[in-house]
Amino acid sequence: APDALPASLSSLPPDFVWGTATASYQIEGSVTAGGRTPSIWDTYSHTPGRVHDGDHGDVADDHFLRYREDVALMKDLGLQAYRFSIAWPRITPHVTADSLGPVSEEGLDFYSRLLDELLAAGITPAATLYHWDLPQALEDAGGWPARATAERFAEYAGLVAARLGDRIDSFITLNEPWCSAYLGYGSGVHAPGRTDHADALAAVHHLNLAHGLATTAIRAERPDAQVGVTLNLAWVRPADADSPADVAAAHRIDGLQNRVFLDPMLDGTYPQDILDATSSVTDWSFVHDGDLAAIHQPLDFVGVNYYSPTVVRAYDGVGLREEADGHGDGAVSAWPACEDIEFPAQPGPYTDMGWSIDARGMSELLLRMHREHPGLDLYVTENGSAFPDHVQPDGSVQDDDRISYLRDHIEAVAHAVREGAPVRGYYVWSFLDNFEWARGYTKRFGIVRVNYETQERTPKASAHWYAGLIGEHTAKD
Ligand code: PNW
Repeated sequence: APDALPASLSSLPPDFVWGTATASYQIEGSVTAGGRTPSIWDTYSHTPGRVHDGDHGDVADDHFLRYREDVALMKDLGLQAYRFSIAWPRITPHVTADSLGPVSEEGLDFYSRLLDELLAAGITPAATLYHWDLPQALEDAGGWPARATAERFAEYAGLVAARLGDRIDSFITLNEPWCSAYLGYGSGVHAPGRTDHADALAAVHHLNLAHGLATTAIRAERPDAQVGVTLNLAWVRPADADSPADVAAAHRIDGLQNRVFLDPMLDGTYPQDILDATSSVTDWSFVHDGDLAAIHQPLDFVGVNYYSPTVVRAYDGVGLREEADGHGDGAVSAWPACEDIEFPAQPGPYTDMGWSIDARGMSELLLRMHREHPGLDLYVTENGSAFPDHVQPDGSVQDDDRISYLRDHIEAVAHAVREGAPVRGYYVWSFLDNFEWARGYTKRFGIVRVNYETQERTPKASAHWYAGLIGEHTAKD
């Protein structure tokens, strides 16, 4: 078995927060309850050929009906915090491009009961307002490439803060806008499955705008709440650090994945090199006067999601262009203006997603944020791994590979903290096995196993290990 606990936990402050994370469409099911209308993921997953095995979130983990049992299990394990997301189509099921429409009291009530349950269990909630389940009606009106989506999102965010904010101290506006924009509108391997690089870049801007406008709307209702955003930042390296072409390629991917979100949100600018590099794709005329000021709101924290490193190489046009970053499974690349860049295969070990495991990226990203944005609080809002389950004859689930992954990455967080990065907490992705988007139910990220026939929950060895780590760290206080 892997070593018990990281030796270096003591460098983490006593009030460091240990939690787990989930997202609405991946776990809730009950997709028509309380008048909920379809999201882009309902539509996408019910379109033949889009999701592995035709899987969809109609039932998922049945969390909508089993949330009490799930919170009780979190409490048993000693988890201190829970990052979940609110399904927009439950809250305003009749939103249009022009107006939010009527509020669903039944939709609000589900999250109200969930929050009460969490608080009664002593678990701190962190609410993500958008984890990819865009109301289908807004997609039909243009989706994220359209400005109205950002405007309606801000109104929805203000509404949630007004109606549920008395029990939410920590808001996350968006989860991984990179995925929404480039996988949703570029490669099309995520909902809504569109493949147009100009649309993907318009989506980038309107997601940034949505974040800024929502931050202002939340603060108007809850001036004391902590407001942040979750980004899947890439730890990008050139395949050959001595090759100027590889270094330039790495800089462009860094711009398209990291700086195109960080710069407007934290500095109020778009990176000029990215505006230039994408000028043949779009003229960026969707950026209106005042937008950058609206996006550039003071933030209480940035959430970093990290899974795997990114290595890039300049592509000379000879041979097949390698796309081992896993974003090229569609016919179209996720990356605008990157036909001259490839993603060479990386060394193992790999997770069940085929993602290369390298915990150094975790420290590097946190330390980069600390260097470039000193004083800005950081959370690891997702980190974890998919591995096949090994269910034992006695029903217990052994997942030593996941324990090793978590241990190494938590050690990397502790290392970054020792070097000065202000990391305040860490959320394992995920609490439960769940609907892993285009990969359906085949990929299991949970520290708790879900039997999809019976909906039975079984904490894996990693859940017990994580519970032990939390206990150990708390006992040191
Ligand atoms: C994140 N990629 O998704 C999400 O926030 C979770 O909902 C998801 O379950 C988890 O990571 C594991 O996949 C990603 O292709 C999906 O780079 C795809 C990518 C990155 C993150």
